[in-house]
Amino acid sequence: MKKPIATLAVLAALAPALAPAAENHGLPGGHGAMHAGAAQSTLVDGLVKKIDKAGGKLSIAHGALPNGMPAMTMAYKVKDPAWLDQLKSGQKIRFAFDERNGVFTVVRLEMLK
Ligand SMILES: [Cu+2]
Repeated sequence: MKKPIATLAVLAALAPALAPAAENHGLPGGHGAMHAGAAQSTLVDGLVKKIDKAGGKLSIAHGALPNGMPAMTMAYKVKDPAWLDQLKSGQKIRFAFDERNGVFTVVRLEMLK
């Protein structure tokens, strides 16, 4: 009678440790996971915070999005480096991005007044 009880106790002890791992399977967490499944052709509103011409990057502040991404400021690469010459910090934009291997690239950009 002691053996089945001991087995159950071991299972009960393991269950809480296993459950979170199963839920997170395939999602390493962090910023990339928040963007997984983002509709890539959807234009979203953003505000240019910083332009890094040497690095070909743009920091954009964006609000919370319907796909669950919270408001944040993040760096994006740009598909066309010429865009960086036209932008200024504080410029309002609408943009679409693409994500590959955790690298976010602005693939469409519209400047707003
Ligand atoms: Cu973001």
